[in-house]
Amino acid sequence: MAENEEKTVCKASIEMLKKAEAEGMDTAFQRVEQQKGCAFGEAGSCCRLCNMGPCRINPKKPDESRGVCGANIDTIVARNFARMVAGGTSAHSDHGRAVAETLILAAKGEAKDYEIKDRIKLLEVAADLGVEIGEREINDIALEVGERCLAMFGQQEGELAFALRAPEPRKEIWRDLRVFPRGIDREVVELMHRTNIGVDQDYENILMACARCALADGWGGSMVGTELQDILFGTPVPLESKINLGVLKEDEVNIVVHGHEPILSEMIVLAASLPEMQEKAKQVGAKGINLAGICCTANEILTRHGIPIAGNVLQQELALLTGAVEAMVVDVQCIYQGIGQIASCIHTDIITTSPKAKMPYARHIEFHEDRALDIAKEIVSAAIENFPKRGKVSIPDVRESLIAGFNHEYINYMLGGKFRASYRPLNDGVIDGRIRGVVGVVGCNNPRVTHDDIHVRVTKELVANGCLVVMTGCAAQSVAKTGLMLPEVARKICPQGLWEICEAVGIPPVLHCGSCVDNSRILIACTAMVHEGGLGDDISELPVAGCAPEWMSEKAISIGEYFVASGVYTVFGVKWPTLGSKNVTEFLFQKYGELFKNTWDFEPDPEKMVGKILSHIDNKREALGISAKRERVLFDMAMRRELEV
Ligand code: NFS
Repeated sequence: MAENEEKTVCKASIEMLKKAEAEGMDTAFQRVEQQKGCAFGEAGSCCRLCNMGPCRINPKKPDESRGVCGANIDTIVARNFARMVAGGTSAHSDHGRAVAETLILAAKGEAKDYEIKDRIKLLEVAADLGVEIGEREINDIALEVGERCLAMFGQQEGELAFALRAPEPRKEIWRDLRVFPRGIDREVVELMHRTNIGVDQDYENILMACARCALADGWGGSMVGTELQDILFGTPVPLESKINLGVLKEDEVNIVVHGHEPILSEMIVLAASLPEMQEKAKQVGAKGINLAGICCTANEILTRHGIPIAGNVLQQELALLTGAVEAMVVDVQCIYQGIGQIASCIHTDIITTSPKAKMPYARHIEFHEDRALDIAKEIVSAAIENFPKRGKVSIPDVRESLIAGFNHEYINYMLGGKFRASYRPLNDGVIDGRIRGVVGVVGCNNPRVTHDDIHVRVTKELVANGCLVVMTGCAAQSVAKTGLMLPEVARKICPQGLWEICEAVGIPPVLHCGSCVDNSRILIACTAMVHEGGLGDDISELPVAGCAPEWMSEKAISIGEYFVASGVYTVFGVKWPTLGSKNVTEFLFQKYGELFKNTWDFEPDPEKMVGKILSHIDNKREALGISAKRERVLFDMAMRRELEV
């Protein structure tokens, strides 16, 4: 058994793991040790797509066997990878669809608790979609924007409207390769069809379809989610908040929202703030109601309301172990079944809210947009009623401050000012070398590696080497917990050029850009850098890279795939799911470079991962004629101590 200190670098989590051990409670950190996995599954060479199987091909002797249908290892590995892309795309996109449906209901006046919060963004999106603005009522415009977005899901032909935002050379590449996404649902369905028994048996052809499907996620479903959420709930602006299990409060009713769609959590934020609810909490002996988030729902309400974050995906069970959570309210995605198990032993209620996601040991209060606030009040009341049933509480005294809420709109504004919004200072900073490059560090936690450790090491070393880091998802939460998302750290760990820019603009060197669907914001930011000029004509020429050092979800694979197909070099850590097939892996790691101008890569070691990213960025700088020779800074012990929090 690994020591708790080997399982996580997060102090609050170590404390809770010790408690779990003492109380004989099970968490993902323990279960991962019982699940050794199988070599075929790990290599991607186990096929269980039909009832003649499962068929397993030994990756060490790939030519010695085939599946019952005759499928070779390349076909099997490519199909398994493709199904991850389809799964990830479907999750982000179904989320986007729900937001489009809510916008339509709100615009029709049938979801009275929602309203258009960001009219400017609505008009911008309307213009991009070719929706007439003129003298029309704001709700009429919103209705047409919502309907156009909803139509993207069922679109059968043509080119997805949001994908037309990409730089011209990128769109030409997609057209030449015949991977320009058509409709979002169509690409998912087609990929599922192609990977049925006896359909697409050409691994190259399957991998090209993966790109098309993933592009329908990044420039489709995810972008619909992000854009329409901004319209409905407001575009985030930087604000300060707190993170880690220490945000839970001993003397208040703690409600933790967990999942992904802010449609529900926005209403919980509103309901919890109502005087009648606060009064109700006082009647049961609590000082008030404390709301906190887990996973991407946390990122959504953090960046729009400053609601604190209790933790990332691997802390969901640990939050319950504090004994201080009255209700964990969940919607969809990344919700461990393990939380139900823990909740069954303590007073916490797990409240499921989506008809798409029910679970054992949970109470179901179904959410409907037309009665949103009433249902949110019912949920908050249920939590309050639970408060008197609390047993012993132990909340780790660990929390950190962070600034969050950065995005394309804010970068534009903060660098250029209100009347001259522009990326010019960013591009100039990159061109003159004060910013070496921009790196997206995104994705999940995975108990197969030390929780938070790789994210933090990769991010620290990137900024120490002059890169501006943009983060989303659980990765952002890992790093926020170490205090790196505060402007004052810039001078401590960045080279002079970078900290001067950070201080001049008042930003940290690590920017929290939101949830995982908000990776679409990074596509928009890359496109804006291209349009600003001086850094090439396409995203693939920019000195930028992406990585997901601790990924686990199919959603992460879809994100990586759309980044690569959009021209961004992308490195994943932990394990790589196509290693069973040399051909498939080479196609993704090399051939994609010829086709999409950048590739996938895999590197579990954080130092080597940073090395690969920096050399990629330096090559891009050289190709642009803006290179300056520099030594790599290794993030040493002294620097680590300096930053200890
Ligand atoms: Ni992203 Fe967000 Fe976290 Fe991974 Fe899950 S919460 S959508 S999938 S685990 S980063």
